[in-house]
Amino acid sequence: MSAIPASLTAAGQDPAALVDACLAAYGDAAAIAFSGAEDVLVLEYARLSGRRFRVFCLDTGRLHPETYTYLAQVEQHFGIQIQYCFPDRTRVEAMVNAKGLFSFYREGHGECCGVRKVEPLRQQLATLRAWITGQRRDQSPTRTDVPPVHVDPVFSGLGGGPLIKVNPLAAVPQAEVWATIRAYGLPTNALHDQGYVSIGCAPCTRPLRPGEHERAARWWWEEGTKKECGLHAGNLRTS
Ligand code: ADX
Ligand code: SF4
Repeated sequence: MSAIPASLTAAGQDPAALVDACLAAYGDAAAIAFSGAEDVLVLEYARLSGRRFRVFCLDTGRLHPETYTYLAQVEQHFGIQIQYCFPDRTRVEAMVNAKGLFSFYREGHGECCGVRKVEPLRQQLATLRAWITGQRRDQSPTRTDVPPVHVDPVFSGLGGGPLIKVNPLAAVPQAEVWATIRAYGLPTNALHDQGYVSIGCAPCTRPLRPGEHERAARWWWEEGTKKECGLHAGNLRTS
């Protein structure tokens, strides 16, 4: 028997239906992973469902000031308290004191993302049965096959059980996401007005240059087909 509830499969690729079905099936055992960018649209679908919803953000300690301001704005807009997940202090100190604050430019982003994002995510996901992300197929060459719903191929959920991963925006093109954000009058990160498209940590994100794919502005010193920080590492296996 599939671990995926029939109600989620029945939602097809409809973003609002996917979010509603996930919250209906899992309640407080589901949470939305919010990065502080255009994935705000997922929060709006959760609000429109009329159901209670949980939101968490991985605070790496290296986000832009604009993103922190935006996170607080989003809390106010939706009347929610985002749950912030911090990295382990001992591990951050060991890495930074051994290698400096910018080791990722020399060694690649793997270790720093592992400490600051992936480990806190793993701990958060171990409390859940389902998580909802803002991943889209058009975001990256590594994401062209992202399904709307699947069993997370990398992380386990509550009690080591299967974890359902819902990507309600999987099939929604970037332009449509932005048109919908504007139509709903949602707050947006001020970085978008400065040329940023995809937004991650400050040292690893730059504004997009004309003609570039949005992923080019993340970890620009590394190769495009490897640009996953570990949150969505399963994408690398299928692409
Ligand atoms: S990343 O893996 O390369 O950093 P990206 O920025 O494209 O991911 O965002 C894709 C989705 O991953 C977001 O919509 C969100 O669901 C999740 N995500 C990314 N960064 C964070 C974060 N700091 N906190 C919580 N979720 C995040
Ligand atoms: Fe570290 Fe950059 Fe990864 Fe942020 S995106 S956790 S600063 S390597």
